[in-house]
Amino acid sequence: MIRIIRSPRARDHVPGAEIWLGMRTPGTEVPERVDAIEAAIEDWPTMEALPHDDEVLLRVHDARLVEHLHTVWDRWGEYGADRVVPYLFPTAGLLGDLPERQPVAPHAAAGRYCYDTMTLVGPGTWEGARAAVDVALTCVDVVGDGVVYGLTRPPGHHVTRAAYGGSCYLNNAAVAAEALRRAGHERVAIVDIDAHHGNGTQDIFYGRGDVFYGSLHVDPGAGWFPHYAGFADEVGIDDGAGANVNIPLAPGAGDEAWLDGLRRLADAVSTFGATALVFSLGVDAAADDPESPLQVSVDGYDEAGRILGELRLPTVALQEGGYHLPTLGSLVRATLEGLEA
Ligand code: SP5
Ligand code: ZN
Repeated sequence: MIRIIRSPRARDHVPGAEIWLGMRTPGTEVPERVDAIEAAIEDWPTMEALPHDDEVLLRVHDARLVEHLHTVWDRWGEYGADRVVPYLFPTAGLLGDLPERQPVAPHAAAGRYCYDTMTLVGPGTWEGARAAVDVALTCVDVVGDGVVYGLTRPPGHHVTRAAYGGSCYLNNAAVAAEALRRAGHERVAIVDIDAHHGNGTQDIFYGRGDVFYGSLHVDPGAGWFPHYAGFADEVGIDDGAGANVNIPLAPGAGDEAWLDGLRRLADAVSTFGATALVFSLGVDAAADDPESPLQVSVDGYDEAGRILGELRLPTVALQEGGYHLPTLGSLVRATLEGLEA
């Protein structure tokens, strides 16, 4: 039976809004997601996450990003705004040949560590994001040669080594993969089925040959977030060459194309020779989901779980996206049932 790791802090982060195309729209990555998922799996054995120090977290993230997230809300008070929203981004186009400075003002730092305007920081954001990291690390502590699911919220796969975005603040899956490496697994694979490309996880391991990253997602070149990453020709560099596989799908793709892609990723994981799997389990590719144009069914999710379960690897499944509250819980449950079948 799959064990569940959860945290009482998972509801602490309240996005408040997303600033999207100049519009202040309601947030999509809301605390009610936790209620929907917990209700669907409440009959499964559950354990609360245990606190862990920052050692593994600081292996995958720049210490300045972690410090920024830890302190920015308290430093934001003087502006009187209810959320941290960047206004200036030190892109390559702004900096040219200039060195990057270390800004003192929080409103200058905000756009250095956050790359979009949709991922706001409020009073409980740090506590929630850091608790999700503890969920991921507790999963690694207990996984053994079995399967464990961590109800990580907020999600994490869009966070790069030094910048957050995409409704994510700290990269839970990357932390889990690094922790599995340190627990003795020589080769670890991450398979990401969230509808969006996990540009953050890809970035963190792009030059490493010991951690494979494979992702199945809607084609960023067709106009979908994260727009600038997730293309099929991104295969890794240096030691990581060949250890990154992206399978972009056309908007509207359903079970057949999606499961074909997942089988290709599973084959790549086998070829890579991983001894442990981190499963970035976003369910926003579902047909009902408002955030993606993919059309996967609940049976498709069950089959996805089966395909990855057949790898017979110790598996840490972590929650990423999934925004249609009425079906969210059943999609997660179906995937986990497939995984242990
Ligand atoms: C973890 C995850 O699934 N992150 C997804 C981030 C992508 N968000 C893109 C948002 C595009 C616009 N959505 C409009 C919603 C209006 N509230
Ligand atoms: Zn997503």
